[in-house]
Amino acid sequence: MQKKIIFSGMQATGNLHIGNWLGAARNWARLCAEYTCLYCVVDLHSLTVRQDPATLRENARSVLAWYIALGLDPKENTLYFQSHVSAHAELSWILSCYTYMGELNRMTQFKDKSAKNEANINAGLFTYPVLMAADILLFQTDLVPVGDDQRQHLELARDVAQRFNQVYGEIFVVPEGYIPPVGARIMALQSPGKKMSKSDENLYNCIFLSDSPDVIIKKFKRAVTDSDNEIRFSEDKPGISNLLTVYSCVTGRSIDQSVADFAQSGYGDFKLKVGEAVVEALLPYRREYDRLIADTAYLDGVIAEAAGKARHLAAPTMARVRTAVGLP
Ligand code: ATP
Ligand code: LTN
Repeated sequence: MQKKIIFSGMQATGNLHIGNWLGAARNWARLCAEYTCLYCVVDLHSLTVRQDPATLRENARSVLAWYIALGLDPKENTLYFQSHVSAHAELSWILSCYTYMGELNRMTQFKDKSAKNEANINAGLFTYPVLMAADILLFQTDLVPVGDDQRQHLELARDVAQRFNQVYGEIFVVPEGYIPPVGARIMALQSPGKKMSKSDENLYNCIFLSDSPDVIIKKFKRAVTDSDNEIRFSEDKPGISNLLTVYSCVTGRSIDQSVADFAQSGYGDFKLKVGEAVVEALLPYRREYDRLIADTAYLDGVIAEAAGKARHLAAPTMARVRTAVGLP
């Protein structure tokens, strides 16, 4: 029997952080044995926010190197740049003609990002979810492992697929999401009411995968907690619950076990231990990343080969879509 297909992606908007890892990439590595997987660096999506060209290029390569360092074997998985496969943009255009303005208007990410950047509310930011739907539907994807913030975009991709299929027959597989039970929403360390995000201007909110051990410890020590000095997992304790979640993810201890581990601890000791656990868990991945990013020839080879593979895999769907809608 043919393996089912996984597609997912990350933007090249900055350095990856532990939210990207614990919410998404870690599950990609876990699922990859059972599925045929495509993991994309969605560089076209990154253009919805103004980017310095040299930095974007560097970040895109860095994200791809992290994919490999975090356990995705490029021989088994197709790891590529979205912009190298023009079918993404082509399908996105076609699907935009099957997506309603009202649907896009409801997207909370659009509202959040527009509020953050009033000077550049561009059309790409608005149609961002259509390009994401195209990414997914292009490969007849069965499963999309993402963090919790992508739920609404995923639902839109399903709606568009179903709408298209209703008109033209079974052209697209309607994808399912995979959102992990723990780690799907890692919060900002200084403001645990909002999610950790690459493009946060406060660097103390974010633990980057490339942060040195010293910096990681320093950031955890500064993490916002609360005033009652009680370590338990609860909605009214967002800072503490976030740290427990991170600890649970990197150590493999359940939330209950994690709480028990700190039964005798004060906040200072707790934050230090969480920081140390993260440093230890990241160390082997960081070493691998440092090795990979220096190996230009190897990365270039992976990038070129994967682009060819992805183009080849996208071609049958594009052909069916063109025929279905009546393009000559
Ligand atoms: P940006 O700040 O530019 O929007 P981002 O940090 O939100 O970037 P993305 O590239 O948009 O990162 O997301 C890549 C993947 O990581 C997605 O699957 C997303 O759901 C997941 N993800 C992002 N932030 C978090 C988080 N704080 N916790 C868990 N998963 C996350
Ligand atoms: N919008 C996603 C990134 C993304 C994606 C995708 C994820 C673009 N295309 C397709 C899964 C499948 C984000 O994390 N901001």
